[in-house]
Amino acid sequence: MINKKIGIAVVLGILLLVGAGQVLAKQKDDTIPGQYIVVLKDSVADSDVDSVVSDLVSKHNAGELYSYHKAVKGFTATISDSEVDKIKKDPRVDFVSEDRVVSIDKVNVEKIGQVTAQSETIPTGVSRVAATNTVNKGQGVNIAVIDTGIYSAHPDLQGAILNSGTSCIRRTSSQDDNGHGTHVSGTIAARNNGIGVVGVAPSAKLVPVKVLDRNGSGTWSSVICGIDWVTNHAAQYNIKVANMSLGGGGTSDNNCGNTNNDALHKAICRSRDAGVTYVVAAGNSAADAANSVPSAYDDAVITVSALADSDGNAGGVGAATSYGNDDTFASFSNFGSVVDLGAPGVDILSTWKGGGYAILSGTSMATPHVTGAAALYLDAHPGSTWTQVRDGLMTIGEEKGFGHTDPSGLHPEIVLNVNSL
Ligand SMILES: [Ca+2]
Ligand SMILES: [Ca+2]
Ligand SMILES: [Ca+2]
Repeated sequence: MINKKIGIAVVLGILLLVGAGQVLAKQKDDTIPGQYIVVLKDSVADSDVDSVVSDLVSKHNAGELYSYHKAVKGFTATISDSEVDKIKKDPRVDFVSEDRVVSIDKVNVEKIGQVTAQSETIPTGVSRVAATNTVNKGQGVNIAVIDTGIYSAHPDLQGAILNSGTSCIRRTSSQDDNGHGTHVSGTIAARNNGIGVVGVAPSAKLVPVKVLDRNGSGTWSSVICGIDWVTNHAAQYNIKVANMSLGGGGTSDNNCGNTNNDALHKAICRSRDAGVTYVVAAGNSAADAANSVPSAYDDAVITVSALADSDGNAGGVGAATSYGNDDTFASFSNFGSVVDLGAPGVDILSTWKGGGYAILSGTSMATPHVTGAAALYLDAHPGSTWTQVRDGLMTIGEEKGFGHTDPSGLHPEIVLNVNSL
């Protein structure tokens, strides 16, 4: 093992400037015309789901894309307008949701620096949340990364991946063809192995659940496919936490989607009830996180905003970042009463597809710090419910004025700090 003291060397720096209007335009109307998620009534027996789905598909000339069994019972299909109205009236059907576009929550203007790390470097975010101080390392806690997949051959993720999980994207495996899921994974659980970086919970294990394509884009139907798989395998693989650094437009009825016919919300609630703590990104639109989902689901998820930290230390004495002064909340971060915790999300160094490292910003990068912390919490307090994990992390976290400030006045939330775990 090479252990030169050169630390991180930027070998190749690329500045990617993506059209800044993209996400805003998408949120106006991100429904997919002609594509619907059909949710069956709870009263349909598990053993009857397949036959009911195939009956509805053939009777209404639908083009089936996915079927679901555990998180929701039902299917996604392309269906004509006239047939949708008939399906809604079928006595076996509870409700029908329009399918929608979803994307990763990294900021639109991003910096990707490919770096090589030849000795163990503690990323600033891992140091900022005091994960280096903890005795427990998330041993025995398995985590679903619902994202673009995981690059499983990465040297810094050897021993970190429990199994090959699943892919809900056609003609792909759970290997990461984007990089985003691998970056998230490294922040959660990159190994303390003498090379590269280390994650918040370097003894936890990861399960890749690919729901987004190589462009970081997916649909609620593909995300529900991933949630359905996690719910179905939570007991078998002891999956206790799920990271979702993704989002799209929507709101919460605080009733698991049963009031506003939201299949995604219903699926997450069912998965929650199967013992999985969901940690999700607040979003990067500098807007109220109550207007994007899954961040809005206050009854089912832990929602994470992004802190700008440049030096890995509390106190606000580091250099300013591109998205605000040190130890203030990132200018792109969503905010609001549904947000539960803040965590570092600016210039985060982590693993990348192909075996290298990259620096990214976004609430996508903040979320896996809390996911790793949830694993530490569950290691220290086995059997905790998702609300116990959330409230526990809030109780031990950093209050405003004790290491960070909030000149914006938009972020009363506690900042993650796992020092006492
Ligand atoms: Ca490492
Ligand atoms: Ca700082
Ligand atoms: Ca919340």
